[in-house]
Amino acid sequence: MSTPLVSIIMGSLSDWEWLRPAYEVLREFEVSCEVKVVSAHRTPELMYQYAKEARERGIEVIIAGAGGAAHLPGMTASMTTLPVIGVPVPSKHLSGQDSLYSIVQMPAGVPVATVGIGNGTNAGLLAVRILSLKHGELQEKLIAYQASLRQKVEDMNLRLSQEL
Ligand code: RP5
Repeated sequence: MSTPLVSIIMGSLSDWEWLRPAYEVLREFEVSCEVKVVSAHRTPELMYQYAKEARERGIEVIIAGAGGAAHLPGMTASMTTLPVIGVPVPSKHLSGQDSLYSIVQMPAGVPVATVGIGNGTNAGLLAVRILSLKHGELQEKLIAYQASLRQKVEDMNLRLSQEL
């Protein structure tokens, strides 16, 4: 196993459903990653240690997902210089709006790149884009991915034209 470049952390195993798409994107792009439950509220010492050590372990991007009072991405960002991508997890009572506001409303000086509620796919893709600046081979794969999106729209238009 090669050293992980991306770390996917989440506040609870119940978040995995929303973080799994990020993991799948990274697998598709053949980017090594590690996945771990790290809770800002239930395991604050672990979060501290994890964030402090991530960079020296070779991690280059952290994807952090959490729901409700979603402090994990912001607190992690405050303890590392690595880019942190926050994934607001859809919550039971407020549909993830609480998660979104908790993650996106960071004070100036501590940035967290926040994707849409439940959008682990975009978190994975943003991580690949960041990595592609250093790992040139990912650029070609991103171009191919974008071409596949174009192809999907062309297919939609073909299906539509067949119905009209
Ligand atoms: C947050 O509380 C987690 O990120 C999760 O989204 C939410 C609920 O956690 P569980 O009660 O399902 O463990 O910390």
